Amino acid sequence: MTRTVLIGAPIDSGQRRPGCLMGPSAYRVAGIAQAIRDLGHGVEDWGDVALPALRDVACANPAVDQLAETVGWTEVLADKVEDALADGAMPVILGGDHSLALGTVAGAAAHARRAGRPLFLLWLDAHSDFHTPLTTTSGNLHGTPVAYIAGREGFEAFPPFPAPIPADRICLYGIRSVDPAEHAALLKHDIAINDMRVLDEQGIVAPLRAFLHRVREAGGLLHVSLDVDFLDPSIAPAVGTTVPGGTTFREAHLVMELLHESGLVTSLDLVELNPFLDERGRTARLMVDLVGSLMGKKVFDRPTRSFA
Ligand code: 5AB
Ligand code: MN
Ligand code: MN
Ligand code: MN
Repeated sequence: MTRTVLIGAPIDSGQRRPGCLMGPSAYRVAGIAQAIRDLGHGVEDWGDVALPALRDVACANPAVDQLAETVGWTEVLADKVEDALADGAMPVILGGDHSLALGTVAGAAAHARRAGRPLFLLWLDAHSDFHTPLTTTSGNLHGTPVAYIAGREGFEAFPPFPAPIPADRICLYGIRSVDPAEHAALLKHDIAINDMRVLDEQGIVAPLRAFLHRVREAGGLLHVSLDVDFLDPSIAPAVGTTVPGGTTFREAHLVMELLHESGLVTSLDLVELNPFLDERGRTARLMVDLVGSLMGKKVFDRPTRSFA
């Protein structure tokens, strides 16, 4: 049994299309708490975080949008996630756009440092989110969290990231949209980039198993950040940044089932759901179903069989 804590993050300062701030409500309406409880786990809903008073912050790139808001959310979420982990619970963050991961992973990193354990990051996304505030051309800060987490420069307006995660503990999965500046920077880092080409060729299972093996060997904590656009837009339309060629229904469930079996996941973000773009709640319900698979839902409760 896992004690989960739901943390609502009604954030849409990381991009310009309004709607992600309704995400936490959509997940609650779609029954996320009951879905987790039905699997025998404990669930506490800590409600939604609130934006603190804004500080005066600046950035050399004039394109950057809503910097002060994003810095504020980062600070408040880092504290919440660290609190939940210190409390021995598994925080499940109901987003909100992906800029919220600037805070949630910072909180997980602060906890990992205190606990003396290495933190690993699995980034399930169509995008690499490896811009810094200085390289982004859209100015949308939801495209920056992996760079902050990896300790890149350009985040002076933000709290210093506690113990940046070394590149070899970061795994990008499902990638199929990378901007030129991100591409150039990624080539200089040793981050595992499992783009869709890799997953087409090797299958959805093998690269994930290899990464999970390394997490286990190192005795690591594992933060999973699930962007709705990891999924193919045909099954998950409620997202502002759709990219064709995403994971199928079964591939996504299989990823979640493997994560459950690993027993390694210590914190989880659900990001980029824009309920205003949804079709009768189907994307919200799919995300809740995926959380179910991550928390242990299966068709038959039996050991995996081999028919070889
Ligand atoms: B998401 C883009 N690279 O910087 C940019 O959805 C898209 O959190 C970022 O992965 C997508 O604006 C951010 C073009
Ligand atoms: Mn906005
Ligand atoms: Mn993302
Ligand atoms: Mn994305």
